[in-house]
Amino acid sequence: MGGGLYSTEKKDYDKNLDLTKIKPYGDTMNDGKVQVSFTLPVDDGEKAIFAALELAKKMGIEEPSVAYHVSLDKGYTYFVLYGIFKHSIDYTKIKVESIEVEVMTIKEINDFIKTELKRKLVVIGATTGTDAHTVGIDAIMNMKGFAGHYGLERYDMIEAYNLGSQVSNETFVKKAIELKADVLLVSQTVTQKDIHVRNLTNLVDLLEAEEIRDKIVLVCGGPRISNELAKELGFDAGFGPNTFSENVASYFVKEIYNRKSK
Ligand code: B12
Repeated sequence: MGGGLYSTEKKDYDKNLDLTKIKPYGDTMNDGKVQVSFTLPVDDGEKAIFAALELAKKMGIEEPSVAYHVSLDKGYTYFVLYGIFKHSIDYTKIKVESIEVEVMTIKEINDFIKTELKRKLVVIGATTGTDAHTVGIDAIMNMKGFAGHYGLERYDMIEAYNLGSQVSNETFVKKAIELKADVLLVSQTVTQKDIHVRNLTNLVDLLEAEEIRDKIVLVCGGPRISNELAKELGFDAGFGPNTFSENVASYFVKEIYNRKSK
């Protein structure tokens, strides 16, 4: 007989990893197993489940099944579906703009500023626009820092000013001029309807209008910010999740040094 759910018989599972055709991994190579979740603006019921399955098929998910569905409110239903994703991508063709800088310790960064730049750096940070999320910028700037990594306020050779959240781009630029900023750090968390893109672009426009864009190292960060996006929007660099003050400080001290050396 053999077979059966708990059989110990060796199965001929696919074990071939082809980087030119990668697809999601569930429990065996190339099985394409995925889980997706979404909300539909209709009441829960058989018709809504059918609609969710049809949408999953249109997403490229074969053999979809609804694992969970719940009414969120009148006219809204939340779904979790499983299935087999049929598409694959060529991993070898992917090029990303990553920041290539050796991360230094706080002591090394302070020493580098002292010996190579020979003056304290002025760094101003803020969460700009209507965005009220302060935890990200605080993690980078506050004395106590984040996850055991002290923030920029702790650095002897950095004068750090954290302006908080919901700072208008106009106020931010005014402060940059007043304090003669070397570095501006912008945090953006809310990305609904691409609000962050408009807000970040507007900041670049204002800095250019004041003719200080080139004098400043302009950096943004947040959970959905990548270096690639940052550069596209006219920033010098962008940092995403799990950034510590050492990552961004190692970047901007080297950037200022490189500009000075040119
Ligand atoms: C706490 C929180 C709040 C708090 C914020 C309190 C505060 N003082 O900050 C409150 C309750 C106010 C809040 C409000 C809202 N929130 Co909120 N919030 C969160 C939550 C739970 C945690 C965010 C957080 O603190 N993360 C921890 C920090 C340490 O991580 P981080 O921000 O990613 O920062 C790291 C990196 O990104 C990077 N980094 C960040 N900034 C910068 C800057 C620079 C220069 C650098 C180098 C690096 C860097 O370094 C940091 C450390 O590694 C998230 C959900 C989640 N679990 O993530 C939702 C979340 C961010 N909020 C969300 C939303 C929608 C809102 C509201 C719009 C809700 C509403 N409808 O009212 C409002 C926004 C109001 C407004 N005007 O902005 C959404 C955002 C969706 C989106 N992408 O647009 C999330 C993802 C929740 C969700 N799943 O829907 N929120």
